[in-house]
Amino acid sequence: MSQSKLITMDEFTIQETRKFPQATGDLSALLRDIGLAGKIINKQVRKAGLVDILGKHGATNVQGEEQMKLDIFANETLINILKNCTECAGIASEENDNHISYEDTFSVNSKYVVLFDPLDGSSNIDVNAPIGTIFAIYRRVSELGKSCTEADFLQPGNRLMAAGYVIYGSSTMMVYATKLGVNGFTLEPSIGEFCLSHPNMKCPENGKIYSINQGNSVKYDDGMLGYLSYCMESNKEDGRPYSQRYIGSMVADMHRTLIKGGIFIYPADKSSPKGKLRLQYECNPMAFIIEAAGGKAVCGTKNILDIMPTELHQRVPIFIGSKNMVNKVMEFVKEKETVG
Ligand code: P6P
Repeated sequence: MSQSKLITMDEFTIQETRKFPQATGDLSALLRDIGLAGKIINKQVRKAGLVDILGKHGATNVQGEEQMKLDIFANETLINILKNCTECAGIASEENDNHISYEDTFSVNSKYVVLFDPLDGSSNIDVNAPIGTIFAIYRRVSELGKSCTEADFLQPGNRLMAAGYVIYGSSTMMVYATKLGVNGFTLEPSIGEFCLSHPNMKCPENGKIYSINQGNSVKYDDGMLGYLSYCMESNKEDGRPYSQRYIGSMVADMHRTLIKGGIFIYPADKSSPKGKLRLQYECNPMAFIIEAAGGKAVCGTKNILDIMPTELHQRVPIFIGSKNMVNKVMEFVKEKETVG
């Protein structure tokens, strides 16, 4: 694609805004702000091996996980950029116990809040495997002109205005979904812009890859074990045998699932009765994206997007990806209602 045909993410979001005469452009501006944060984080990720930013920060986060220095840098970058923009009233982050309300005049009158996992898959940082930033954007429910409240951050995924991720992989991409669909933008380093590379992304209804940490299978229930046996049987008739791929970075496993089809599973198990992944800044944004692309995302018998959150760092089981593969695993898994 020649340079003259490149459409930058900024141009694209402005074009999308023009489709709604009443739109203020605030959501587009917020997406561009998040894209800027992604570019700044990307710069550090790309040189992580060369500067003293690898390794552990010596602290632990609210999840009790050791914080890597890049985690801290990514978190602070997002907090500061969203504080200084004019569309965000506050944020909630995997790295912070509570939400942060921005108190300046612009922010208290802003209509959106953002939740994020600033650097998902950070255990992969030191081994140069793909990692990513996941974000979710809601219209606030609290009163404009006042500080945002916890209720702004405990909305169900079906109330999302937009959600997406930045993946720091063989290339750096920003993928986001709105009600208009899912689009992917690849960072063009020579101009420092995300450029439209994957318009109107769709998740194939079927796939040949199942993605799960099979090392946990000793803790799975019979339904889950039955599904793993089904995946490992060889059966050409229904598109099997499947391949197993698991990177240990949700953004990377989900990016592959979105593009190639397949299913990503992090189920409840004996040591994690509610699963491991967090609803508000991992499962809901990914569910919003995959459903906007024609896929499916459930926690068991309930759609992820319909779960009513009860706490900020709540964990849920997740089965997400190609619609027909999610329906198939549900034939095996009788997930009890583990969430509200
Ligand atoms: P496990 C990374 O820590 C993460 O939150 C997701 O990105 C990833 O899918 C999952 O946890 C990996 O968890 O238990 O398989 O190492």
